[in-house]
Amino acid sequence: MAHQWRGVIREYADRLPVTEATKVITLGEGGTPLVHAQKLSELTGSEVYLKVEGMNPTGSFKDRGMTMAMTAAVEAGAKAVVCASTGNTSASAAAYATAAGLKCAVLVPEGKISMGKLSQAIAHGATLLQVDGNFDNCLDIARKLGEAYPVFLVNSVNPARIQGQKTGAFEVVDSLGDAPDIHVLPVGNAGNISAYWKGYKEYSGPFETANGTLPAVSTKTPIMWGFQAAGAAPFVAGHPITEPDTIATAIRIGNPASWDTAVAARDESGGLIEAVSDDEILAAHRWLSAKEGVFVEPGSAAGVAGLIKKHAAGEVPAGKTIVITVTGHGLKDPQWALRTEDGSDVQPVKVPNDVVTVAAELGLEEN
Ligand code: AN7
Repeated sequence: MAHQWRGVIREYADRLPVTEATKVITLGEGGTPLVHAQKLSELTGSEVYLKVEGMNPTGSFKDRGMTMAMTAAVEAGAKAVVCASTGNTSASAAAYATAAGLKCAVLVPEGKISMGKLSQAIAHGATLLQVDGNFDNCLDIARKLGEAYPVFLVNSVNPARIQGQKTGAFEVVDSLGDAPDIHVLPVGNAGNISAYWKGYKEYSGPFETANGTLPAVSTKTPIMWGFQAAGAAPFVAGHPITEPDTIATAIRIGNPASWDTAVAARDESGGLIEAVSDDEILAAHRWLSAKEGVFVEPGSAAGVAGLIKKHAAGEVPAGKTIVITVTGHGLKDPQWALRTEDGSDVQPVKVPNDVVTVAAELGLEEN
C-alpha cells in the first residue's frame, strides 16, 4: 500500500509530547534515506550505513526538532521566535516560522555561516542579524531575549527540539530491524548526540504513554561515537573553548549547550567523543561525494572522518553494523567541492560548440 510520510510528529505521535488536538507545524521532515555505504563497508569490514539528513525539507537534521519547537511555540501562543545559529538552525527556524505564521529573528556569527544557509533564512523572511561574535555569543543573547522579551526560543536548549530530533534514532531502528552496534555523528552544540541517545534508550525498553505502555522495539542500544573539529573540541579538552575555529562552520562551537546530556550519552553507551582535523574532515567530505555518491557539507563529514581515522588506528571492529548520521546537504556550502586536494581551485574545461572537439577532450574515438 502506498504511504505518504506525514512528518515526524504524526509518524511518531505516540512517543512525543503531543495530543490529537495539537496543531502540528510540519513541512514533511524525517523519513530520510538510510544508505548503505559500499566503500566504507569495504574499508572497515563492517556494514556501514549513512543516515542522510540532507534530505530533510531545509537540507539538515534541524527540521526534526524544529517541527516540535514550532508546534510548541504555536501552542504557547507565541507571536515571534528567536534562535542563535551557525546556519542550519536559522534556515530551519525561518522556514518553519513561515509555515506557522510567526515572525522569526535569527542571530548568526558575522562572516562564519555559509551562503546557502544565509540565503535560506533571508528567503523565508527571517530578520537576520550578524553578530560581531561567535555562535556561543549569539546563543547567550538569544537565551537572554527568550527570558526577558516576548520571543520564544527555538534553540536546542528548548527540550521540544531534542524530542523531535530523537526520531532519527527511531527511524534507524525501524529501517535496520534493531539498533546498530555503533552510531557515529558530528558534535557541535551537542543536541543531536543527546537526542539520538534518548531515542535509542526509549526504543530499547517499555515506554509509558498516556494511552498505555509501548513494548521495546530494539534489543539493544548502540555505542555512541561523536566527533568534533579539532579547533572546536571542548569535549576533548574537557572544558569550553573561547575561540573555536574550523572550516566546518556548522560545528564551530566552543561552549555546547547540551554538555551534560552529551557526556551522559558518551559514558552510558560506552562511547567516545574525539577530534578530527579540518584536513581529515575535507578528505571525508571528498570520500562521501566521490566514492559513495552522497554530497554533504563539511561539518557533516566529521563523523565519517572519525570512522576513517579510527579504522586507520585499528579501532573499528569488523562484522558490526555502524550508522553514521550525515547531518546536512552539500549544496548548503558547495564551494568546498571546487577545491582540489592540493587546495587549488577546480577550473571547468571550456570547449567550443563542436562534437569532434568535445569527443577529443573526453578521450573518445569515433566507432
Ligand atoms: C550540519 O545550526 O548548531 O551537536 O546553529 O549544522 O546537535 O549542535 C548546527 C549544528 C552537525 C552539530 N552538523 O549538531 C546551528 C547548529 C551540522 C550542523 C551539527 C550542526 P549539534
